Amino acid sequence: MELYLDRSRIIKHSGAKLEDAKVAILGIPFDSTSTEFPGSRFGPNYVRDWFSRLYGYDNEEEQNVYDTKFYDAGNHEVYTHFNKTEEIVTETIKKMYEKKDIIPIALGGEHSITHMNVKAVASHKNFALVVFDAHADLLFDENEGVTHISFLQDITKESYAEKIIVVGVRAYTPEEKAYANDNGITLISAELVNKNVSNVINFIMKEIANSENVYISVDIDVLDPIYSIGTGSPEPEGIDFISLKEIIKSISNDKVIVGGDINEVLPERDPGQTGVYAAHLLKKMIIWSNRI
Ligand SMILES: [Mn+2]
Repeated sequence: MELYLDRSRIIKHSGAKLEDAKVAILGIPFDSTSTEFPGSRFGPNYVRDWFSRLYGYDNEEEQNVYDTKFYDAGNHEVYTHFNKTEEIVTETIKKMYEKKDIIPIALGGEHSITHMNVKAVASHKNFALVVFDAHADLLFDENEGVTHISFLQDITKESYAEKIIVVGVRAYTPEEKAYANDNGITLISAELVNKNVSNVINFIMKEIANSENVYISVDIDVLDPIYSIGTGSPEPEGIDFISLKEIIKSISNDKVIVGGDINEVLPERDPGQTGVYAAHLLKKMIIWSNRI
C-alpha cells in the first residue's frame, strides 16, 4: 500500500494508524487537465500547512480533531494521464478498504480527482453525491476523456451515485443545464443559497431522502472569491463560508458521510485565505465524518 504514497509531509500530530482511524486523508496532486491556471497539484501540502496552524479543538463541535484519530495517508503518486493515475489511486483506496472500512477524504489537485475517489467508494457503497461548485462541470468532449470540467458527466454515465446535486453553481452553459435536466441532476444556484440557506438545506434533504450515505465534494471555487481567490477559475457572486458549513453540517447530522474531497486550491495565486478556509473545512469534515 505504501508503494504509491509519499508520507513526508503528513499533517503534524496526525498520529493514528490506518487500522485505528475512521477517516483517511489522501492527497492526489493531479492537475494535468487544468484549463485555466495550473498548479493545484501543490494544494495538498499547502492545505496541510494551514491545517497545522489551526487549533485542533473545535469550539462549535466541542471536539478536538486530533482525538478523532484520522489517518493521513500522504500524497499519491500521479501520472500526467488521467486514466493511468486513476488506476493506481483506486487500487490504493481498495487496499485501504481491505485493512479498514475507512472514509477517504481526498485533497486535490483539480476537480477530476473526485472521479477517482468516487469510483473507489462506489465499489463498496451506495451514496448520493453532493457537489459544491461554481461550475456545473458537465461539459463534455469525447476526445478529451475525464477532465476537471467534464468529470461529473462521466460520473453520471457510469452511475456511481444514487443522486447528484450541485450546490452554489453560477457559471454553466445552456447545454450543461439541459444535460442536468435530462439526467436528473439537481442544480442549486449560489443566488438561492444566498437568499435562504435554510430552504436550500430542506430542499437538499428531500432530494437525498432515499440515500443513507452521502459523498461530499467541495470545489473551493464554490465560495465567493473574497474567500477563495486562490483557485484556477474563480467566479464572483459565490456563497459565503458559513452557508457552506451549515449545509454540509446539516447533511452530516442526518446521513453517513462515506467519502469526500476538497479540491482546486491553487497556492501560487492565494494570498492565504483560500488555504486557511480549505484547512478549516477539512477539520470540520473530519469531525463530521466521525459523528456516526
Ligand atoms: Mn469544479
